[in-house]
Amino acid sequence: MKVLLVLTACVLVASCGTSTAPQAAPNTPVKLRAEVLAVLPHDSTAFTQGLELDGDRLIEGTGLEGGSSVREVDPRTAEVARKVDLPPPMFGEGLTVAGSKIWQLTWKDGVAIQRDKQTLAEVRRVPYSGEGWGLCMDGQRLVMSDGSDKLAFRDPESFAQVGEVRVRSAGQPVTRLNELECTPGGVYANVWQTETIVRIDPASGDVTATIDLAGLLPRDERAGADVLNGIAAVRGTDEFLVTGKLWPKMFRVKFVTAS
Ligand code: DDQ
Ligand code: CA
Repeated sequence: MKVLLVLTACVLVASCGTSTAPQAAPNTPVKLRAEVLAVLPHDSTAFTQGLELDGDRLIEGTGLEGGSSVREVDPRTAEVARKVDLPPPMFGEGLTVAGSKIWQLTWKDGVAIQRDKQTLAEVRRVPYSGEGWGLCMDGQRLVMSDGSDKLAFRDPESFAQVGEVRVRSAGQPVTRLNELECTPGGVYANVWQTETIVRIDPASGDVTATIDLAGLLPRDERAGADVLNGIAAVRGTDEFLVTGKLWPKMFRVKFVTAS
């Protein structure tokens, strides 16, 4: 009888046997780093703004006025199989595959360009307000960043906004969310002008992991290179391709616990 009472109390207050060690706050991100599995070539004239794998084709969007494009690239060789330029002065930003189409953002031009996935040809333009930075496809919705701490959810057919979430790391806003990658484990985001990628729970906006990629591009190869930007998941693996704007290299990596 006494045992039963104690057991009942344990179930009710859920405190029996718990240690007094401090518990991490539920939204404190884990710290990860990149383990490099392969070093790949990258077009050092590509101001990378969007990066996504579609099977073994790499779809890359580039920016700058006059340098903006969408291209299909062989990730092993950096060979460009197909390329469509944006009319200057349009400034290309993030992109993602949605069904048989691609959506490509522009920075301050206020339009998303819908393209045919195979030919990369423009299908139509849809206006939006504010800036365009990163884009990925999270199952049924597009996820878009605009340089703030906001992730907007959009309908992949109409591009209409259907929701949004604010991104927080241990309670603090995380702004400058740039190129994005949607995965079943969360939304990965480059943080502009840092060598950090964060992993975000799109349901809550909580950052669940902070990934330190400092020094990924060796110092002696950084001349002319801009910031880390561009993350593409290798589907069916826990690996990613990462690169940067005007970087001569791309890296196949996996994220492991930082020690
Ligand atoms: N954004 O991609 C973070 C949204 C904007 C990047 C803007 C960088 C402008 C660079 C202009 C450099 C001219 C050589
Ligand atoms: Ca991406």
